[in-house]
Amino acid sequence: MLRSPILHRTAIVILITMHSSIAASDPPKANYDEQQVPAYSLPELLIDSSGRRMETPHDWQVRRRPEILKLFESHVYGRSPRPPKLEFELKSEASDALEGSAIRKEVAIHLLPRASGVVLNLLLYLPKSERPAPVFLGLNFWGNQSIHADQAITLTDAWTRNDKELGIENNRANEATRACESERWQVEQVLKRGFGVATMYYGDIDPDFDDGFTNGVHSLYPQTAGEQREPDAWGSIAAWAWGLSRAMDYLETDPLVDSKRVAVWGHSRLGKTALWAAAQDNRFALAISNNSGCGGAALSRRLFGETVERINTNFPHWFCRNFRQYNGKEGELPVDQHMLVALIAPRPVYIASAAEDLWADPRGEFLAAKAAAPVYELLLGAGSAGLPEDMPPIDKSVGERIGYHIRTGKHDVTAYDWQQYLNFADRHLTDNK
Ligand code: GTR
Repeated sequence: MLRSPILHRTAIVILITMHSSIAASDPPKANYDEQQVPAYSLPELLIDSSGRRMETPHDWQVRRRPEILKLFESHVYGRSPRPPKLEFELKSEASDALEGSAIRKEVAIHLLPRASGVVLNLLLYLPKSERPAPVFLGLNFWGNQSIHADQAITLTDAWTRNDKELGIENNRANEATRACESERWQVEQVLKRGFGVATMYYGDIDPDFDDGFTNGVHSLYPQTAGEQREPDAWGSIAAWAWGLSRAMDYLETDPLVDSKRVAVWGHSRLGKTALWAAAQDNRFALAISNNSGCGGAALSRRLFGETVERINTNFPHWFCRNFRQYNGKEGELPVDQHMLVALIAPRPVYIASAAEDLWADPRGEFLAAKAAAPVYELLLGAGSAGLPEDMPPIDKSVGERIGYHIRTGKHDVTAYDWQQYLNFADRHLTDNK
């Protein structure tokens, strides 16, 4: 075939133009070199906006903590609205689940009015015990059926992401998604140690795509979408965190649950979510961040792995619009992520990294944990955070009130991670009854 040189040249020009426009809008390549981490100084945790140093626990609780919470609302995650009235509907209950070893419940949390159609479906496994059980509450990525092979778990009919490996093509979960994340949940191990498991599908709260904040729980607050949307209106991470608090609203009513001993946990984007949920809602007695990275436990100012610009570009719906001001300008953020960890004090918090998960900046996660320690020390006394000076070796859990490990392997949740979380919860979620 004869090729027209003019057409050919035009095609090249178009290609070059396309390429350069992609390059122009693309954030710079991720840095994985410790030598390239810029010099930075973190915003002060214990000096308030009027320049006053926090000297007592009261100073922190009454002056600085509310300021920092507000800064995260206004500049990072967005402001969450007050919840509507809720109705809890027990959809199923079995006292002989998992070969007779556990109680299983499915509870629909209706956000009123029911006509809104927004329902959060909570799945609970509880150990058979005389006493109300402490519980690990976390969101899942593919529907409740993904956490265990138990055929009795209702398959979600909500929107899910498409996924080749799981054979999801039409944004609906299929049978192949049963137990697809059971390794990440370790239900039997958790139950054996005397804890319950509570979970909800994060897409019940807000489907994870940029739809202009009109679906999921955002739909209940139309003033936070469209033209009226404020630059500090809640994004999806805030919505997911808000959903965790609605699960907590239910857990407080369940006599089989010890709601004073609920640990909130999450992996990756749901780890960011767990931290923000625990920062805002004091009812969570303990928080766990598994490989949460940028916008979670990792310091933004290190510019290592995922950056603010990258995350805002790839996931424009996760944070509030104000957060975009800091694309490439992390140094101007009025907060950094050590302050998010500090908001959880004096409650115990565990931060876990994975050695191959450089995108999430393991060192940045450790340094944030470390930099949060002064608040724990102010509230609970010297040494209370208990972290070592330097990052621990791989596969060694360290810390007291702030726990930390970096394990072998990639971005994931493993049995090793769970062993550390269970040991940490054993130490800190003590039954005082
Ligand atoms: C990545 C994202 C991370 C992390 C992760 C996940 O693509 O860049 O911030 O949240 O997804 O949630 O799996």
